[in-house]
Amino acid sequence: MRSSNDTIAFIATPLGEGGIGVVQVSGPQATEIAGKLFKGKSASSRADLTKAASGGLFYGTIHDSEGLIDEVLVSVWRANESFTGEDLVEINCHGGIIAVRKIMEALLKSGAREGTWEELLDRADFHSDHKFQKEGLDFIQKEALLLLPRARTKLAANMLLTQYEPTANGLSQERRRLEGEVKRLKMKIMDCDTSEFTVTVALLLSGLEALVDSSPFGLALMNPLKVTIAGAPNVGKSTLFNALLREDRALVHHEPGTTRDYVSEYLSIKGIPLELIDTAGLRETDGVEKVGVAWARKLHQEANKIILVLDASRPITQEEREFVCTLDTQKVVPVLNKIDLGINLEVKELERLFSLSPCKVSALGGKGVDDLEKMLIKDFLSDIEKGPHRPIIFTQRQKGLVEEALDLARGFPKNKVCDCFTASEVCEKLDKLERLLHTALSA
Ligand SMILES: Nc1nc2c(ncn2[C@@H]2O[C@H](COP(=O)(O)OP(=O)(O)OP(=O)(O)O)[C@@H](O)[C@H]2O)c(=O)[nH]1
Ligand SMILES: [Mg+2]
Repeated sequence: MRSSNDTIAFIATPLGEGGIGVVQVSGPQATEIAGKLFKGKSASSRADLTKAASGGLFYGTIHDSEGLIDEVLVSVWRANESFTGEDLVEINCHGGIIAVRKIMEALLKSGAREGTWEELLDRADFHSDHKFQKEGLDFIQKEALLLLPRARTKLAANMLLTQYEPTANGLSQERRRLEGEVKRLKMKIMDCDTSEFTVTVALLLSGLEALVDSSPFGLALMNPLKVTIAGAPNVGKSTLFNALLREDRALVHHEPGTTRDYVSEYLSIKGIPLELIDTAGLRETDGVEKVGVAWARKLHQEANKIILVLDASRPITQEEREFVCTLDTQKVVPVLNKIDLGINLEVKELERLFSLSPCKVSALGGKGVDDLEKMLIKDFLSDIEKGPHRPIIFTQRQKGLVEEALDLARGFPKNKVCDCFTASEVCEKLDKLERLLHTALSA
């Protein structure tokens, strides 16, 4: 459905997550509908939204017939500059479910229709001949926009916006650049000019390698890592869960066997989204607790990382040794909890098992929790430092294509192409490489 005579409203951020909620209104009546609900606060914000220039940012409040809903920042984009190719109003409010829903309801009452993100993109495609995007959105840009509402952290949203922005140094531009290099090299070889062959192949290889290297970071930003908390009953798993979340979410009790059903919450560590799961203590037991333990084992198998909690104040038990052996040691982050009670456990035995020094914490007082956070995201520290404003692979589809392209590029001769046979073989491979890179854009 591509008709865009009506104006649609859409909640662009996951409900109840993050500090800010964004509601977008797109269509010919966008400024009129949003303008009916908006009251500017400062003198410069009193402007009538229907007369606002493109790029205008207004601070104020949103009201419905019953009164104030929320304090907001509103931006207005005119049709020739918005990504939808229509007048677009973006209302940034506080992230809670209630404010976002109430703003949405008020917009619907004022004449907007509830739309979907796909519909917004469809409109962008339909208007792809306007000034802002003469060439239309390519497939990578569309993927970035489609995933934007699913970004759980600001870092993930910034990464996607860089891959989307037509002027930013994102994946779409990098793909075009690499494809251009391939085309140029092919022409040169056809002209029997092999002078730049080695240098260009090295450039292609390093460009593709950098893209493949970016994929664990990009994929982790889009697919929260599953992190389970494992350990015997009463070692402080739920206390640690609450300490990492910085809220009393899970039940804590001195009686072993308190957690039976699992509890899961999302959290962000330096912008990396994680799904943290508190589970039942692992022990031989019966009744309802036995079901909880079976679930816990299944969750540990499916997890990307397992925080293994041990009570530092007492030696490891035989039962703990046995279940530790059933865990995938590659995924384990060992933690010694209750260090405030002293360390009476054989640390060397743990180091032998996991080739990792355990993180020493006191979940009760929050001591050492920062170190544990760093350990959980240690694979991404250098990526976080490099930031999100560069070409980054963010879907499995892109990863598969770029890996295939890299395999192909690695098959090129390391030295100059010196005879006709090699030249035609290389041209064939370059053709294939060009097609692969093109597919990334237009699939
Ligand atoms: N001294 C001390 N006590 C702790 C610490 N962490 C947890 N505890 C206490 O240990 C007891 C058990 O804590 P929980 O967090 O419920 O332990 P659990 O591993 O979730 O237990 P189950 O759900 O039964 O498997 C509680 O009385 C906590 O207050 C700590 O760092 N230091
Ligand atoms: Mg518990």
